[in-house]
Amino acid sequence: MIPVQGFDGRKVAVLGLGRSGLTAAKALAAGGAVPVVWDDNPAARTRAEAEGLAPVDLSKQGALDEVACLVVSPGIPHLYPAPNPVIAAAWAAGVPVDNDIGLFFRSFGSGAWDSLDVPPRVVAVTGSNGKSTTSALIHHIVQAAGRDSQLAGNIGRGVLDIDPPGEGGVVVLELSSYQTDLARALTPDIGVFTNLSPDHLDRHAGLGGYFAAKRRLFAEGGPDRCVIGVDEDEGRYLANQLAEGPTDDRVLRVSSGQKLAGPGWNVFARKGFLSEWRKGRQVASIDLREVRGLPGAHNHQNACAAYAAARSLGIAPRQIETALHSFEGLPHRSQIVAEAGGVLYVNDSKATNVDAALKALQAFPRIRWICGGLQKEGGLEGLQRGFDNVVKAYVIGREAEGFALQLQGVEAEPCTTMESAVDRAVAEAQPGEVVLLAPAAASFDQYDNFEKRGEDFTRSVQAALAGR
Ligand code: UMA
Repeated sequence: MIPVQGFDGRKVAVLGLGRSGLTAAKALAAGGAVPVVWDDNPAARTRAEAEGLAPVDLSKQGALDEVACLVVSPGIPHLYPAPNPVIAAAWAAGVPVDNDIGLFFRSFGSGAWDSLDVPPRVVAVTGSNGKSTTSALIHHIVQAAGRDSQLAGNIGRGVLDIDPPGEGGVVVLELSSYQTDLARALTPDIGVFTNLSPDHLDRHAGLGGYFAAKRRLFAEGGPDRCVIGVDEDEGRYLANQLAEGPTDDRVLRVSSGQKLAGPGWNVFARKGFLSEWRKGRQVASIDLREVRGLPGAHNHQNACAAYAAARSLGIAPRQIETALHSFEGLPHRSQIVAEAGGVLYVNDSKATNVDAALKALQAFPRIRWICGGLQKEGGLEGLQRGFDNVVKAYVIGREAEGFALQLQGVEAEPCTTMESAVDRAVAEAQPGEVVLLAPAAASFDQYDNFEKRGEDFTRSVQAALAGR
């Protein structure tokens, strides 16, 4: 736990008592503040009471009196589509609004660091796709190199939950746009921007607001090193803004697909090989084709970003290469769940938007594709570039028929349930093919979250294979 500094003896309100809110309340108390907590969901309040907290309705008149700060959970809208009423009340009362990320960066540095040879460092990873895999991979590489590493943030652990790191310790934070948008302090040592594609547009009033939220990670103090994916205009713009000139190696440019020929510090993957170039000379090359936990161009982009972050931490290319091979991947992201009769079964339930699903389709040559669910804004046309690899689509979701009709140019069978889609795909798959769950849609029409959907896929595959 990182005790929150700067509020000793003062009241701090905490809105939302999920993973981030509960941890924030405890970290505030550990730092001497008096947390005043609330959650609109009675079940969350009951859980908080079991942890020794006494909820107080923050929407009541006077609830924010003498409150030094309001700390808000990432899932609670702070501006768009409309600010939560408690946040609006804080604005009216002049109470600063922050989140656990802001509290973390205010409180992370410690007087105890005076005696350390190598102070702890924070690597913060943002972007639309691949940030969980990139964050987990950096964490894995650092640990494999024999250094202490902790992983937190959007990946499922509140950032204030980590232990204060010691000599040379590394903290890897996955940060969402919800988190970077609101944090009042954002000062990582190394910032990583993976890529940008439309997502969460309602929370940011469009793509410009979404990019602006992510860009804050690089603009509120500025990391010592910036690892920037330059495969989209937004990344190229960001890299250009951060670098003082073409050879400024504060910026490491990363690409999957293009050879980066500039004289600066570049890491790119092409034709299955990762290359590092610095000052016009090749420093290292790694064959990614045999790295089983990171299939496809999108994972090669993750490998490049993690490699660049690890190089920024001073880890040698050969150590990174060894660590790439021992990385098992994350559940629900290009996760191999079975291999039978020459067919590979891959769970990419986290591919909840069109861009992530397209990348999954481009990772394998012959695919029996399970897709569908709660469609996001922007249509499905973007998927068409992956259709050459699709043998047939099996569509799940409450609106399976409508979803299937939009998949122009590929055979698509509406199956509605996961069990039926998996049964059909297993029955029809031929050796050399991949049965891939990459929904290109949210799961909420049929599941609580994408994890539950991925678990259902895995269970259905195992049942179908057992019954063959
Ligand atoms: N709540 C209210 N009032 C409201 C809305 C919500 O009181 O108007 C309460 C809910 O009842 C609930 C709490 O707020 O108890 C939920 O807070 P939350 O949704 O922020 O959830 P946490 O458990 O705190 O999890 C958050 C992140 N959730 C979101 O960003 C939605 C987790 O990311 C993160 O792992 C965790 O903090 C630790 O840092 C999840 C996520 O879905 C994985 N992220 C999005 C994504 O990846 O697309 C951004």
